[in-house]
Amino acid sequence: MSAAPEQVVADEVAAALAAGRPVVALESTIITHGLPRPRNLAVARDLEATVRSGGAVPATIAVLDGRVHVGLTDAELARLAAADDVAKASVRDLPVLLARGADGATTVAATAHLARRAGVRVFATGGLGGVHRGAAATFDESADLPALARTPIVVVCAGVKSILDGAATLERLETLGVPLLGFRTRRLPGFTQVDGGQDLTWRVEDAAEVAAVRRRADDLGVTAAVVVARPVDADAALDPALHDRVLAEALAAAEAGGVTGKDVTPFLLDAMQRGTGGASLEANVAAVTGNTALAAEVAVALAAG
Ligand code: PSU
Ligand code: MN
Repeated sequence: MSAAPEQVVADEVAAALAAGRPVVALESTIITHGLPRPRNLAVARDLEATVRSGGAVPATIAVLDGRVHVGLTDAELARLAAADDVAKASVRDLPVLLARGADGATTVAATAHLARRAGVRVFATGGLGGVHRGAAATFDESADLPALARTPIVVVCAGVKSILDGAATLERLETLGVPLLGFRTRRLPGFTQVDGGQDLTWRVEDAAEVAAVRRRADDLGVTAAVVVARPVDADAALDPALHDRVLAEALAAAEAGGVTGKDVTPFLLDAMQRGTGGASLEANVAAVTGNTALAAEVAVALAAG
């Protein structure tokens, strides 16, 4: 294990990074706040296996006992999946958690930051955070967006979470200068929905093209993330009518319950899972799994030079 005072890099990850072999970072908020137990642990393990079968090394990232872990043991993964008091950690929470010796599950923003800091160049997640519906009144915009603007990594996602305002999120990504590539599509995917409703400027056809864009971004000093939006497979997507009906209920319940801040996204994801009888969970898992497989391909392409 390679260890700095604040960080533990798993042996396998450290060896791969030192040798320039492909590594894919995975987030941990999805384990603690995005998926129900016990499915969360099974999915976390499956995602690591997906990275491996794609020829890359998985590095699930989390904060444990006040230290950043880049690559978790199976026992650490299980501990995280079983705990119900782990903080959802965005970038701004990290210094506090480290100062206190606490645990934290990292969001897209925090995972991207920590992955890049450790030298990992590719990261897979489900749906990105973004601008919430009604943000003109609440100012609720995910810290994922400014983190993507300053973190030179590749993030493979299924577009923007469908609980959000996709059009507003696209505008913010444009303002923030974040390159956004549709994977074999010119439409912004909507997480559990194949089509989130907006057009994209750029479409790429394969992982090699993504790697080429990242390399050119690096050459140019473009320090934003390259975001790859891959639609969930059509046969795994959530039925749009069911999605819209349950989302309306979930948004109303969040408003009625006075849910704010970082509780909003976990509340809505949970309400969608319960309201669809688990169908949105299956679509979520399919999306993140497909993204993870593509992320491994991108990592392999980047490592190839
Ligand atoms: N995508 C998923 N499930 C999740 C999330 C994303 O499929 O649980 C998490 C990510 O960690 C993302 C976070 O960074 O939701 C966004 O939260 P917020 O809207 O509070 O920024
Ligand atoms: Mn928020």
